[in-house]
Amino acid sequence: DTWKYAIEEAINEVQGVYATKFKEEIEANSDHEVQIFPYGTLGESADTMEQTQAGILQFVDQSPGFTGALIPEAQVFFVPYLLPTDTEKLNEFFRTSKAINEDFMGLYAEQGLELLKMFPEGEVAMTTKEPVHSPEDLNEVKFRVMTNPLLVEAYQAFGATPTPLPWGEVYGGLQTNIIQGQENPTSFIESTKLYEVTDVITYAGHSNFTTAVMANKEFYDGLSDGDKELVQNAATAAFDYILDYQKGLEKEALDAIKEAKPSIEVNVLTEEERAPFKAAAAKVEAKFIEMTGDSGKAILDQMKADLEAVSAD
Ligand code: 6CS
Repeated sequence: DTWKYAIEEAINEVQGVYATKFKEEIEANSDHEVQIFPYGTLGESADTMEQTQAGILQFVDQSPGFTGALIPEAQVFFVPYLLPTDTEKLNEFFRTSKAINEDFMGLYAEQGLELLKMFPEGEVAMTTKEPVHSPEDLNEVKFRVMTNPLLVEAYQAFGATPTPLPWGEVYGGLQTNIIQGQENPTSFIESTKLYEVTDVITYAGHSNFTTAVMANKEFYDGLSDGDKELVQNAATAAFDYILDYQKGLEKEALDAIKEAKPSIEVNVLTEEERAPFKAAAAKVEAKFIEMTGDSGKAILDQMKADLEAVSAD
């Protein structure tokens, strides 16, 4: 039989590399086949999620940036400055966190989804037409965000005019000046050629792009114990692989951008420049609790405890 797996990116981008490894593991260890549907073949992220919930697809990669309406607690990833910028700590957090590996599973299960893995795709950079050194510089900037209410709050708190859009409208929106800014990991800015329609890349250290891979729960529950183990092992092998694969990726991508567009301005904000953005994060965290209540607070507290455990070692 053939298992269908949709991703939100191209096959050579991070989600595609993860999916390819997953497919290889499944096919090397069973008679099942995995068919990967890259971004664009089945619609936007919202469409592939619907198809997965309906059981048309068996697997889907959907980032929490698009999961806000379905699972409000998944918006926690958009509380700015929650995740560490240190890659080793970050990876260790995703590997060991109870919030990620246990608590979120229950929340996804309520929506008919078996959460297999969450993993980071790289530090998020802001791309704009004008330099950004402070929230004031984002004033009047229509800044595209994924369709996620808390991300809208975050960019409002950062001083911008947030504009939620699906991925398919971002390049054209920047080209026609409907939007002037957006955020994404450096490797994605490079592979999608977003740098062609942007002039400045800014690192404020406020977020790492998190994504989530899941299965249709009814499908998963119907698998034999052996096949469940096969799926879990493949998800874990792909997780280890993708963290390793991403070592050095951001630097390579930034070098490639500079080579393709020498006029690009790259700014890494200083601690002083980050301070007002960090101050804005408190407002966003309060908004998150307001939106998600006790269950959101429980996830946030657990994540903080998990993060502390990681920093302690
Ligand atoms: O910004 C977005 O919408 C897209 N960014 C990434 C890194 N992956 C997929 C997502 O659709």
